[in-house]
Amino acid sequence: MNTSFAQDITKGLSAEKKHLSSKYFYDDNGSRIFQEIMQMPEYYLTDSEFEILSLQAKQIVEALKFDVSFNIIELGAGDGFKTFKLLEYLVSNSIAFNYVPIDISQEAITILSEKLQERLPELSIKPRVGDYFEILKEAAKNDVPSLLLFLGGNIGNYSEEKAIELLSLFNKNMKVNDKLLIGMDLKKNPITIHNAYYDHASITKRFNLNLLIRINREFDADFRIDDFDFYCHYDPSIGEVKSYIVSLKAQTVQIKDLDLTIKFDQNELIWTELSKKYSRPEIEVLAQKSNFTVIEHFLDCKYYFTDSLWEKLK
Ligand code: AVI
Repeated sequence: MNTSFAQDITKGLSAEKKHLSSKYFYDDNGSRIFQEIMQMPEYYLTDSEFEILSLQAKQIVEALKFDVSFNIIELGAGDGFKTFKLLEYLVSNSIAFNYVPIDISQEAITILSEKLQERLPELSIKPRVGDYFEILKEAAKNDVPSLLLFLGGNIGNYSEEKAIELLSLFNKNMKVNDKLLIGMDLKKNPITIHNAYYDHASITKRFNLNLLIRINREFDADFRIDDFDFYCHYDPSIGEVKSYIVSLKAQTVQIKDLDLTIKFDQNELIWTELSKKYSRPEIEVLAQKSNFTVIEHFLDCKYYFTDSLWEKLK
C-alpha cells in the first residue's frame, strides 16, 4: 500500500474542510489526462513555454555564462517535449553539456531517452530514475556547473510556504553560480486563466475526478463518480486558481482498506489543487526568500508565462 497517500487521504477527508493533494492526480491514467490538458487550446501554459524555449534558446544559453562544459539537470522531465528545442539548439551549436533528465517514472525516462537518441544522436544523455534530491546531492559533489530545469509551472501547485521549502532544498543542493530555470505562470486577464481550467470539453473535470477513481481502485473505496462534480475559481486579487470536487448530494463513502467512512453534505467540497499565478515582483520575493537572485525573465510574446533564470547566491 502507498502509505503516504493512505495517510493523506485519511487526514484530508476527515478534516473539517476536506482536501486531497493534486500530487496524487498523476497515476498512469491521470498522466494521460494531463497530456490531453496540455493539448487543449485553452491551456496556454504549454504553448507559451514551448514558444519561449523555441525562440529564445540562444538568449537563455548566453545568460548562463558557463564557459566550460556543464550539466542540464531536469527535475520531472516527463516526455521532454518542451526541453527538446533547448537541447537541439545546444547540440546544433556544438556546445558541450550533458543532459540529466530525472523522473520518478522509469517508463517516462525510457521513452524520453529512446526518442532523444533517435532525434539528437549526438546528445550526451545520462537519464536518472528516482528522488530529485538524492541525484542533485550527487551532482553537487562534482565541479561541473549545473543548470537545473523546473519547467511547466509546477511550482504554482505549491503553497507559498511549501514552494520556499522546495526551492530552498534545490538551493542547498546546488553550487554557488549554478543556475535554475523555472517556469512560472503570470497574472493576466482573469478570463484567460479561468478558461484554461474551466475547459469546454471538461477534461480538467475528468483530471480531478480521476483522483476518486484512483482511490476506489487502490483502497477498495466506493465513490460513485457521477455523484461528484468539479468546480474551480480564479481569484485575480491573489492570483490563485483553486479547484474542488463537489459532492452533488448528501452521501456516505466507504474506503474499506483504510477502515474509513466519509460523510458528505450536499454541495460539500474537497479542495484538490492550487494553481498560483505570479507577478514579477512576487517572483523576485520568492527567489530572495530561497537564496536566489533573478538574472532574467524570458517571456512569451503574449507575456503569459515566464521561464525565469535564477542564480544561487553565496
Ligand atoms: C502541472 N500544473 C502546473 C498544472 C497547473 O496548471 O496547475 C496542473 C493542472 N491542473 C489543471 N490543469 C492543469
